[in-house]
Amino acid sequence: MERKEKKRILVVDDHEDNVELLRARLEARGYEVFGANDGQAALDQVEHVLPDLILLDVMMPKMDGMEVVRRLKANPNLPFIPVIMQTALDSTENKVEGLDAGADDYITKPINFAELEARVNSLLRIKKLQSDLAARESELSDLNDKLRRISLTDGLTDIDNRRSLEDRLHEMWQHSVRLHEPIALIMCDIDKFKSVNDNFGHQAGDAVLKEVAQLLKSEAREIDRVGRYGGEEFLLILPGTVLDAAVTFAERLREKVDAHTFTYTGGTLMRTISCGVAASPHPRVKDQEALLRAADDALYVAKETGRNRVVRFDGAEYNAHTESKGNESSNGETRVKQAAGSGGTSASSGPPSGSKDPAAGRRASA
Ligand code: GH3
Ligand code: MG
Ligand code: MG
Repeated sequence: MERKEKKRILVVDDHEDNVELLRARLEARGYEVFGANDGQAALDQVEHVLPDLILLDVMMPKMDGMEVVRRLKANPNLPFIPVIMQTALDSTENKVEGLDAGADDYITKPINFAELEARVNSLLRIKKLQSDLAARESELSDLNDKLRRISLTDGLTDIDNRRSLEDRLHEMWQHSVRLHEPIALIMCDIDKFKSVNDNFGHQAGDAVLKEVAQLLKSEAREIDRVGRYGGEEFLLILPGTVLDAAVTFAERLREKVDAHTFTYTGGTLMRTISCGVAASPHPRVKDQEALLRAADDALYVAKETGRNRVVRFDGAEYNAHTESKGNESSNGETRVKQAAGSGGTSASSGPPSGSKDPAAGRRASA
């Protein structure tokens, strides 16, 4: 049983005698009673004392009880406050009108106090259930928010996870198509990361991942999304950004990481990243999957051509590399074979059909 706090009842009646009579009886029953002598005073009192229940006279000059209850129930800032209408007329229409206006119960004058008390108790019980339910609902909704945040955040680095990135890319792609705005992606991968784990331990690896995440995040604009796409792979989504600007930005990220000294328990180490950059509009980037693939392909070329570099999708270097690979692929992946197969003829301009798709292999194995 909870500790009894006095319940507050607001008695509204234009006859002061009636207010005082009810006040005396209700106070004797342990309620805290407030009075009001007209409709407007009642509404003001409600704001001030926030009663647990209102005993409302119907017939009052200026603003009658019907109007008061209508206004109370229409106010979205108020919690549920049960209203009992006191009506002198024992007529059905009067009761119906009161209930229609939003009253929760009614009692006819002259008031039988035992009946009134029973009605007050029953409504206060309902109010308690109501507020318990509301509290539980808000608790649930907080929990839901927390769960949602967890499900979209990478546990190690505390930035967006892959699922969140995919959701955001979807939204941002739609937005860019609708408004004919550019959008760019930078896919970054830490170079020779496995050797961090191998030489300094998994915890050192984790520390590097966290620091890279923070570095990327701190360089990005508020509207950019920065997330961990896979093990040691990060994706940046840059809305409203053209390819040139994204390449410049990626170069800055690369330099930052290159110049950064990572600390882990036990020492410091240096690391670099490779970046692939792609943007829309581009003749070979028709949808968000193609955009993602393009950034991934460019990253692959950055790795192949020496690491610690930025490569732009469909740039001279990208095309030269994919062509030079011919049907060979360095590590048995199928991606570059296809690219070379269709890209052999025109390096710089026209989109060669749609088959230039060297993506799948590395991502699938990531
Ligand atoms: P490359 O330059 O070609 O990217 O070489 P790499 O060593 O970075 O790439 P590789 O794919 O060979 O190795 C990635 C390593 O990242 C292997 C995996 O154990 C490690 N890794 C993935 N997730 C985590 C993680 O959460 N913490 C740590 N410490 N290591 C991770
Ligand atoms: Mg790597
Ligand atoms: Mg990787």
